[in-house]
Amino acid sequence: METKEQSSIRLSVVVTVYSETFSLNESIERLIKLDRGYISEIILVISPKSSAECIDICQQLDQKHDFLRLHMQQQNPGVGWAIREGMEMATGNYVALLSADLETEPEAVDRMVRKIEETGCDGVIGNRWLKGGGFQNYDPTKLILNWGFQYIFRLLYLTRLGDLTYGFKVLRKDMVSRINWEGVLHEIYIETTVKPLKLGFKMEQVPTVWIGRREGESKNTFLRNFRYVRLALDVLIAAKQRLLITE
Ligand SMILES: Nc1nc2c(ncn2[C@@H]2O[C@H](COP(=O)(O)OP(=O)(O)OP(=O)(O)O)[C@@H](O)[C@H]2O)c(=O)[nH]1
Ligand SMILES: [Mg+2]
Repeated sequence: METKEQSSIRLSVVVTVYSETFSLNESIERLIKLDRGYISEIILVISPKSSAECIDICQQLDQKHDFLRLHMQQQNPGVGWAIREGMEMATGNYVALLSADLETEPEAVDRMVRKIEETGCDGVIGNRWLKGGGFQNYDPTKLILNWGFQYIFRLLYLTRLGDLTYGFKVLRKDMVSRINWEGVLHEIYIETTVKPLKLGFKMEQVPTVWIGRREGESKNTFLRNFRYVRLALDVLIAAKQRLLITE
């Protein structure tokens, strides 16, 4: 008798949304297509400054899918707040962090889930620098800076993980609940990787391809790169206790 593949993973997928339309629809469609029963909910964390068309699409998705929840972001602005609110709402035992701009490859979520099933790790990050990964339409200056940053911080953190700045990942929920998150803007993306690493949690990586958005614009600015560096250095020298929530 054929047995259906069963996963012990109950995944909450947090999708940050800021005015995306067709990219949001396509992200959800492609995400659901590979679901082997592990998606327990999709939470759209929507910026209140989003366009009317975007809000409309969010509502249509909500009508269509029982497992989809809408959340209007409470603390604004900042993708860091959005992700923190989404992570807190998550009821699954793992949380995926995805963007609505289609720069994060929805199919890679399935590879991340498989990696957790195989290794029992606490988190998996997407790595664009691995064989099988890559960047399409990425700014050439940013690419060089990104490479240099990965090189230096991999040495400082003594890790075989690359792409420490990338926000696309899956994290174990009870680990997420123990960590003291501080990022309010895009630095949350590096924070969600380096804090688990520094605390000794078991982190893995899978290759993924980044493809520049086809609609809207990035809310990231070049100067924010310094926030990434500062956060990475702060965490590196911080006492572990300071990174955990104290009851
Ligand atoms: N809810 C919410 N979503 C946001 C906010 N800022 C950005 N986003 C969304 O989060 C995702 C990632 O944000 P981007 O600004 O594109 O940042 P990024 O992709 O890390 O940076 P780039 O590499 O410059 O594109 C996108 O889907 C954005 O629309 C925010 O303040 N609130
Ligand atoms: Mg983007």
